[in-house]
Amino acid sequence: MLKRAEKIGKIINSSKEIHIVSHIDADGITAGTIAYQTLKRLDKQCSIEFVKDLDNENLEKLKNDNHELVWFTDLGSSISTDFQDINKIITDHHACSEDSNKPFHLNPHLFGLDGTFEISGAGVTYLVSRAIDKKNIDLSPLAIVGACGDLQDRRYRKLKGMNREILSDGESINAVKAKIDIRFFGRESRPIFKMLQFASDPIIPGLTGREQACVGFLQELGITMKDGDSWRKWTDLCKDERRLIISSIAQLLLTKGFGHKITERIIGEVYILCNEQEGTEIHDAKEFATLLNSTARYGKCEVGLKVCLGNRDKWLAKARNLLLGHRQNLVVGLQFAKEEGIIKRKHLQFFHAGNGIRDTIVGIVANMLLNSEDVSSDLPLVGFANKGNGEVKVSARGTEELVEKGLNLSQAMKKAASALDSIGGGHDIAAGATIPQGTEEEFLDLLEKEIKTQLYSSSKADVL
Ligand SMILES: [Mn+2]
Repeated sequence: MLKRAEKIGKIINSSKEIHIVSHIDADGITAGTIAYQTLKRLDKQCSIEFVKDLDNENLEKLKNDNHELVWFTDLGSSISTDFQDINKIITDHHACSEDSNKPFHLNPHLFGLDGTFEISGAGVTYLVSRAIDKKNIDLSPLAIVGACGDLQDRRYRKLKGMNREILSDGESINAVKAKIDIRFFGRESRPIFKMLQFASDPIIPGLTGREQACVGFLQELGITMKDGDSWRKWTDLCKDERRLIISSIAQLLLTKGFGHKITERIIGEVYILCNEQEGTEIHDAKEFATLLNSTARYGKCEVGLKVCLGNRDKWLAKARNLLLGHRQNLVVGLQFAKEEGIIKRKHLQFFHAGNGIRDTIVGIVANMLLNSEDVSSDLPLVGFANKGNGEVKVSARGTEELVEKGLNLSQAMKKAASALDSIGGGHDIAAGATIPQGTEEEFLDLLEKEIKTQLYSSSKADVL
């Protein structure tokens, strides 16, 4: 893999003008930034754009733009064998087939590694950057942010594989520090009760989604929530206070029957970006990634890019505003979906948000709802939201338990959508589709049939 990174470095060195195309999410923004910085340092003529996917329209445009070289980061594996008329290099980590093993394509899947948790798009791009110049190891923190953005630390509650090597690059120059701590979002940047209120992996029974309950919980433990006028953050607490909160949350989970495997997810490795200001979102790799994701979700990747490039004052403020707006949208969206009502069918439950929830966040809202106590987690949850162009976005979310029983939402959504000449897919636990407005009922019938088959004809279910 490192040899191929070197070869791709040589292609870059011998080009004058390079256009970067990256993915619209935190991993894509950090990957794009790494590529951009690398080229700037080489004094190359370079430009960058972010796209949702490589559809025909985008590819046609790229062809016409006639760049000397196009560098695809965090995407591109799907076109590694096509579009020979675009002179390209690809640093991606998405699944790909054997025949995409080309000298210009760097991808962990081509080297027996797993691209879902061993290295991200930013990490793969970083390997090329480092191969070009060892000095570029100062970009390693961005690769850690990218990996966190793609939740690569999730399975083992810490980074693994090649990500580990990138982490030690960052540690060797004192730019990154790994430590064991609570894994909830907002450790550094949010009042403690807010951190608990938004806890999602795992959810805290009785606390997640309930502000007042979180305040009460902390009061009962005797935790002082304010320091003068300002709210105390998790990182402001002393060791004993932190220990007390963690053990109380663990107890809550265990007494509600969540088991050890889920309970131990409260703590894990977190990654501190030592050169960033303490108490800001960008001091913690996961919070940094969340910040970038919210710039991407609202079509403002350039804001995230500027922050990654080191523009902190104005652009960090803009990014923060987008994050705040995003949170507000989620709260409003959750409220809206609850008020609209969740309708239960035999093998699924759903809500239709109409124009009440943005189609780009209906999936997150569905996920938060399914993990809240107001909604039963026995059935997969489907959320609809109008896209505003005669189409409806469908987002389906399941639980680990349902997946263990045979649920595969990716397949079910794909099948149901294709019966309506539409496109759907994703992961077994979370999937999406876009269908014509007015076909929702028909879609639900098709989807329900698929889900029923999955849950009741698999051998696992027979045993049950
Ligand atoms: Mn990625």
